[in-house]
Amino acid sequence: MTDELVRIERDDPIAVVLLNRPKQLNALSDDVMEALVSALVELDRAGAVRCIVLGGSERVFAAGADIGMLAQTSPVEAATSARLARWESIRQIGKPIVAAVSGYCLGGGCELAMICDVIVASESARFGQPEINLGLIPGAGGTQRLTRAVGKAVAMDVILSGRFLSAREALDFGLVSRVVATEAWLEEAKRLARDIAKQSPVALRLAKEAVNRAYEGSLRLGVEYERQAFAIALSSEDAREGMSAFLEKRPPEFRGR
Ligand code: DAK
Repeated sequence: MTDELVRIERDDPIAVVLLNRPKQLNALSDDVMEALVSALVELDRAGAVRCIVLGGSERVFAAGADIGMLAQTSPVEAATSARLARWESIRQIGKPIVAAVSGYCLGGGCELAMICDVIVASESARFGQPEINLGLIPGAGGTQRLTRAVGKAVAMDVILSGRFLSAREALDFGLVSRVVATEAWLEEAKRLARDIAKQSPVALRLAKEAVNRAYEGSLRLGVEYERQAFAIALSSEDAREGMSAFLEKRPPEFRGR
């Protein structure tokens, strides 16, 4: 275990980024967020990496923003600071990110998991937006992303009461796509990332953005984007290769072109 706030393991074509502030349950201080964003941006640029796994530890994904730091933040700072830009930078990562969630995934931690593209949860995962217990509300997209993921009734229940969802509930409500044994929390996420990494990088980037349009914008604009993105995907060498490989009954070799 190093004392870096974020550990990066390259295992091309995937990379694993682990939050590493265990004594504070991976509370997302400015330093942690800065290290996280710089790791993700670097991996997004690294040609040999095709999918990223983001996790914490078996005990905790992240217990939220650093409450000590939050207590020192003025309202103006909260609305204008570099903190907002960091969250936007994570949203802008083009490569798929699989969140490997085990243990507590709360507040800003839950918002971070939801900004990722897929969430793999261990049986011990606990999801919540407990800001209400602090007299606050979610500040990094939680009211929007949780509501879109699980619907109004469950989102209201979770956000207004501060209660945690178990991994099974999160699966039933559509917040996560898979629940795995606690000890397999990282391995299963890596397995999924390796499967994703086999696909065309061109198609992955376009598909990620198109799904995000469905999730974030209006239907009409989303469908328009999808139409254009499909044409771009169709014009890629990867698409030629993918279709030829299918017809020739062999595995495709995607080059990201
Ligand atoms: N911040 C700072 N320290 C934390 C922390 C947090 N969020 N969560 C835990 N810790 C620290 C504890 O203070 C404790 O430190 P020591 O006392 O040992 O020095 C250590 O981690 C272990 O925690 P506990 O002793 O409490 O451990 P337990 O197993 O008993 O309880 C727990 C685990 C996760 C249930 C509990 O620690 C807890 O309730 N933590 C707080 C969870 C929470 O309220 N999270 C929401 C925070 S507010 C924004 C972006 C993001 C946000 C807002 C704005 N902008 C871009 C504008 C996000 C806001 C939030 O996330």
